[in-house]
Amino acid sequence: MQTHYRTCNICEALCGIEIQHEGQNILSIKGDPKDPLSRGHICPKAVALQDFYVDEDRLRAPLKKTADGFIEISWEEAFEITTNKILALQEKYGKDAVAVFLGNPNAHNMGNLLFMRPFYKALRTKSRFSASSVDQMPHHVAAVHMLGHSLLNPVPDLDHTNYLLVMGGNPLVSNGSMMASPDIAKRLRAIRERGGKIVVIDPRRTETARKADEHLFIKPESDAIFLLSMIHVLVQENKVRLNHLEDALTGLEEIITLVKKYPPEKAEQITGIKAEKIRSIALEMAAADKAVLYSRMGLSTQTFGGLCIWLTNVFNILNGNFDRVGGMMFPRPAIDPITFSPKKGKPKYESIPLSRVRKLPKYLGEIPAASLAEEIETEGEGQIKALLCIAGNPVLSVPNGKRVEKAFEKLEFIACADIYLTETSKHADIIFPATSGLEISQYDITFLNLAIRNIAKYSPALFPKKGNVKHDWEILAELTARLRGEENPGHTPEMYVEMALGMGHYAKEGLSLEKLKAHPHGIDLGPLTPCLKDRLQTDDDTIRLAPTVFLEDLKRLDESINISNSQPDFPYQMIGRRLLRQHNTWTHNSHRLSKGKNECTLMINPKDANKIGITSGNTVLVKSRIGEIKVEAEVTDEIMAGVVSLPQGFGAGKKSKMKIATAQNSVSINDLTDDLRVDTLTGNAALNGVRVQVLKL
Ligand SMILES: Nc1nc2c(c(=O)[nH]1)N[C@H]1C(S)=C(S)[C@@H](COP(=O)(O)OP(=O)(O)OC[C@H]3O[C@@H](n4cnc5c(=O)[nH]c(N)nc54)[C@H](O)[C@@H]3O)O[C@H]1N2
Ligand SMILES: Nc1nc2c(c(=O)[nH]1)N[C@H]1C(S)=C(S)[C@@H](COP(=O)(O)OP(=O)(O)OC[C@H]3O[C@@H](n4cnc5c(=O)[nH]c(N)nc54)[C@H](O)[C@@H]3O)O[C@H]1N2
Ligand code: SF4
Ligand SMILES: [Mo]
Repeated sequence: MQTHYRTCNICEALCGIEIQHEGQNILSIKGDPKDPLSRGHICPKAVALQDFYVDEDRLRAPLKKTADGFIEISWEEAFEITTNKILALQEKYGKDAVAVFLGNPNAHNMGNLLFMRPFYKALRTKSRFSASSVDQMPHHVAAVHMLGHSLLNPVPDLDHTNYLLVMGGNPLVSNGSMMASPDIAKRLRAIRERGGKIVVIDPRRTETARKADEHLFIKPESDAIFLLSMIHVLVQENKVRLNHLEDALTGLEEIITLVKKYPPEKAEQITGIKAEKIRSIALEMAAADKAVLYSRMGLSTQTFGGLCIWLTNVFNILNGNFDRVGGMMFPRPAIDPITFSPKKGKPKYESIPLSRVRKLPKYLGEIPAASLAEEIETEGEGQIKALLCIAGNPVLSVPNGKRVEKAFEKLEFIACADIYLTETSKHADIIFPATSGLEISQYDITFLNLAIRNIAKYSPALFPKKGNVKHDWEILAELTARLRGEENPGHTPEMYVEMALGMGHYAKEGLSLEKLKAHPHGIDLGPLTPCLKDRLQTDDDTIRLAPTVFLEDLKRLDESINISNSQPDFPYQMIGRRLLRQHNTWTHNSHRLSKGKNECTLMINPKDANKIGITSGNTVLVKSRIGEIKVEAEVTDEIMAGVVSLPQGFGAGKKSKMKIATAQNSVSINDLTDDLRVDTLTGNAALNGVRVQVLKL
């Protein structure tokens, strides 16, 4: 029997796992108590890593689409066809005719991250899409304009704070996002045990809300007004504290002036939260020695995502809790993206390029994912003619997925790198079967820069590749070489990791790949410490509290308040939710994760259910501007009246190697979400707050 230690790379929590195995036979997967970040915690998904490894229905050889369905082909043929198609289409229509969509697992895979840059360089396309713009783009936009670099994202110092206000996040289920915080349940409990307080503001009484001291319902998409009035209270009550950042800020006067017109009384009408409550939360946070406001998905995937994340930062700064123990802090990762792409300069909103069709901003050089369909459909220079989809499932993950699927018919070529035949990859001409989970080596480049404690950890692959598959980075490296007409130089991710560690903050202390290999549980680099002043990337080394982009966007917010919110055709606002035993659209094949009662239900408040005349278990018809679905209703006072909730990630059928079965009892929320609803400031999709009608069948 052997024991292997690694980091689970399914989600952002970075849990250390301990795997006991005899050869390729897994005996157990448990939490690794010696992992310095996760301290033994895991969730049910880690155990399913073995299912994904052995799953007979995973892709095990390259596939080519023919008139009679998919056939297995050689790697040589798959590379040859794909390279020739890309070059021919770029020759005929221009470089940008070939688009790339990068899905979420890329962020959890060092090979993909390291080999993507040269791949893009060889491809020279500006048609780049990713899951970032259906997720966290507002966080990057706030970071760019306020701190000068899109990857300077603050994380809550959970282990030291005494007051945690959570808006639009459900870390007890998601295990934390834009904050690698494994063992979250214990960490939240510890806040309360040391006399601290947790408040959750969410249109649903979530699993996290149930464990908090207080939960307040908020009307979807009204958070920006709530935040403005929280800042209003700090200013009006003379509670602004800047601490060590006092000499490093610009824009305070603008903030003081603009929040005047957002008193809690006004916010009460819009958010549904009582003015006294808003005042008391702001004052409690001002009085707490260490307090932090944490905002996530529910705030970044709504119409005012950019404003919400900006105001979250402004509140934390004005409350004296930015770059300070117990507040919002900045990790100092061993591989620091800032070292490799320093920005020093003033990002000018006017210079952010715009997308071709809808003229949405292209932050991080990406066209918003909500525009994927229209960029394919709309004729003219720059029209997309081919799509390369790497570890993504946009048919299920972007708003109005059906429109994306329909648009695929217009493409002349699609290639996907995936581990499964999916709702997206089934449309591909060529599918490259990739490795995942236990077959890859991993150093987490993305999420160690978002971890609530500084650590470094390297995990070698546990098992050899199963079947005729390749690592994503091998696929990318080979395509890169062929597009360039060069020999593949045969670099490995480890070569880059070693180099990056050598240039990193801990190289002087001897941190190297070799040292990490000798420490399979990972190396603790200590708690987060104030470091923002050293890492700021603005040209004058100040934090910009009031960038023009946000000030201007306030007009859009004010206008939305003035427009009456009642829409008789679509009286309800739909929001999403995540489930503990599923990960986005791709884990449904694991029986241990999918068994049990149907969780794909529409949550609806008893008051609304009475009006419609439905009870739990009834099938209802849900309609939005773009589509309709039938789904089982779940009547519960967990959801606010006027709001309904459908889980994301469903609509995924049972996968097999050559075909995909239609999903039973499983509907895609993105058959209802509207691709025209975006946060026009950041281009991020507004997946929450979608107007729907619910009818009895
Ligand atoms: N309405 C609504 N829509 C949402 C969300 C929501 O909350 N509500 N959430 C959004 C968010 S936060 C995200 S991140 C996106 C996710 O959107 P996507 O990234 O498009 O979706 P995933 O389900 O993560 O798809 C990942 C794909 O990669 C494959 N895969 C898994 N591991 C690997 C691997 O190692 N290599 C390769 N090559 N393929 C792999 C899977 O089989 C799957 O097809 O969805 C977004 N969509
Ligand atoms: N088990 C599991 N874990 C996951 C994932 C998964 O699919 N399954 N996905 C991973 C990914 S890709 C991501 S990005 C993270 C996301 O991590 P989280 O951000 O924690 O994810 P959600 O559970 O989507 O939480 C969003 C919350 O916002 C609330 N909300 C919706 N609209 C509004 C609004 O207008 N205002 C306010 N205040 N709240 C609102 C919703 O009710 C929900 O509770 O989770 C990751 N972890
Ligand atoms: S919380 Fe995330 S990282 Fe931890 S075991 Fe579960 S899926 Fe893996
Ligand atoms: Mo995500």
